[in-house]
Amino acid sequence: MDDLKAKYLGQIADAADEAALEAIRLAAIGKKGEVALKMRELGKMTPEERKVAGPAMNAVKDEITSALAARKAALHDAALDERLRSEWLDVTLPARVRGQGTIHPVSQVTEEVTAIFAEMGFSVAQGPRIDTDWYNFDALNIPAHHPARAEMDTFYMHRDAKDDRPPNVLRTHTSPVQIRSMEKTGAPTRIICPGGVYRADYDQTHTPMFHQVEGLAIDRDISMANLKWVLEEFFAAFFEVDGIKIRFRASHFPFTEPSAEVDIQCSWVDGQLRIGEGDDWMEVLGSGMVHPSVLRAGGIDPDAWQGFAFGMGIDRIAMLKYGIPDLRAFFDSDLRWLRHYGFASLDVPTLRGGLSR
Ligand code: 2NL
Repeated sequence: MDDLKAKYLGQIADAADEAALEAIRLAAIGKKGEVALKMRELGKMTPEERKVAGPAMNAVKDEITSALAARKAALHDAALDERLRSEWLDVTLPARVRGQGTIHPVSQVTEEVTAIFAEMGFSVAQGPRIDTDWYNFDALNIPAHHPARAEMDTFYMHRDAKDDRPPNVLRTHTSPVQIRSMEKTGAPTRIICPGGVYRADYDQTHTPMFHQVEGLAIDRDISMANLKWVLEEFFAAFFEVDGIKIRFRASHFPFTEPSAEVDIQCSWVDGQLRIGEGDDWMEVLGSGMVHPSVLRAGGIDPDAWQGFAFGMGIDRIAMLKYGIPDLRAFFDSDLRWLRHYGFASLDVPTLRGGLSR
């Protein structure tokens, strides 16, 4: 019995892991282990022999059991020590900098535009991107079968074959927001409406979703002169060129009369565009005096009120300001494109002063 005990206690002391301990446990004190076999011999002993051998065997069994438990605990402690040694963290190291989100160039330019018009007393109006064809077209003096409807490459929402309600459309401009705003607040009013708009068109200068900002000022005696001053102030501030020249060219829109397209002063130097200098012109905007039918559609009496309106592409003026040649860089490209064009907001934290990448 003593040999047995010495053998197993030795093995237990040498066991390298829990699996080895379990093998020893089975061989020593398992149901078919050596101790069990020895205990079977008790049956063949005299009662006197049994009185001595029985407790001795039980003692050996108990000793092996507690040696197993002790070794198991020791192995456990050693493993924990090893993990603590190998997996320690130096909490004094500077944190790994994570890629942080930054404001999208279109969002930043929208904020720039909004801030400039806000200083001139314009507030922001917003509305649905899915609207009725009445708000998107009829209210803007674009009746059914008018060529302007076809030209707009409108996305129509799905309708059941038997559904004879007028169709909803993805707004092709933000003008419907201005109609809704006129209905809600009446005149006088001064608003801009920035936001996404949709037209089925896709090439270097067109994406099916893009952003527009329209402006509307209505009062008793608003004129084209007010429009020109507002736009001069806007472009000087936006392109950071004092005294930037703008010019009006006669044009036509169904929703304004008279209508004018607006060009800003620019020049081309070595194939590079410079805004606000030289004697070339770049078209940036459409505008005019709000058509009486459009005022009426918005619930405003055209005999008592008049106003100007304008519309321009946010993505387009963003491209001009930051020198990005392909509109698609904004929507289906990755950040490397925009960074290549030195878009500052990508590398300067703009939100809550976090770390830059
Ligand atoms: C363009 C032309 C324009 C307007 C938009 C407008 C809105 C109302 C009434 C009258 Cl509610 N006009 N918006 C006016 C003239 C031009 O946009 O070429 N934009 C890029």
